[in-house]
Amino acid sequence: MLNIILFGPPGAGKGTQAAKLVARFNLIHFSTGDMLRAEIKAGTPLGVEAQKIMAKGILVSDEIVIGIIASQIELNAHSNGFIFDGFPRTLAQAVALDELLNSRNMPITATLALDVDTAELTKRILLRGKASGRADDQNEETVKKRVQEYVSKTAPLKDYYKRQGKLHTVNGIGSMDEIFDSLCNEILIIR
Ligand code: B4P
Repeated sequence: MLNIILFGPPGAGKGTQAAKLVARFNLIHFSTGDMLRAEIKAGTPLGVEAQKIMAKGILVSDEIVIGIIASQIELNAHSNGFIFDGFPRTLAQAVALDELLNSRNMPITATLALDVDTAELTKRILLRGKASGRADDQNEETVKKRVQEYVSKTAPLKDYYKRQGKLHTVNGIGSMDEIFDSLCNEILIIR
């Protein structure tokens, strides 16, 4: 089983690369951002709550996202492996994910961190906001807040995975195909 965490700041290319990796390695893609946007679109009570939080650029509660991921792991327990995109984003989420996977004897194989500077991230997100109309991509202040959330709550997870010997950093600047090749090379070395 191949269980990969695709790690990086907002706009680093996690969603872009996850779609390509899923196809190459026949994995199940879990994007908590996509799952939350689906709840918003469906107008569920969870979606109504999440929409207010995401519009501010802050993280949705650990309880909500851990609950979503736990039920998806349960439903897909017999797959080839998973790509976690945008999850975990806090220490509590990382610990919960380890507990969920280790109890099923299918631990994380590696965390692949995309390295991209803040100026490039902001440029990419605002550009996507113009094309997609995604509310949290259009306002520079919201984007700044999302990056701050990443720096204070998510970036420290690098140490968590480094201590486990599972952190691999990949340059996230370049063409999408170049970055995909670097990620595939890392996976082929690790597995
Ligand atoms: P996400 O949906 O995860 O948003 P994201 O981090 O911006 O996505 P991503 O990083 O995948 O974007 P990508 O690079 O693919 O989360 C949105 C919100 O949901 C969060 O702010 C939070 O509120 C909530 N949330 C989600 N998960 C959560 C969790 N676990 N806990 C709590 N809250 C949670 O794309 C960026 C753009 O760059 C695209 O337009 C793409 O085309 C472009 N791009 C990609 N690669 C490029 C390259 N190499 N060169 C140039 N452009 C590139």
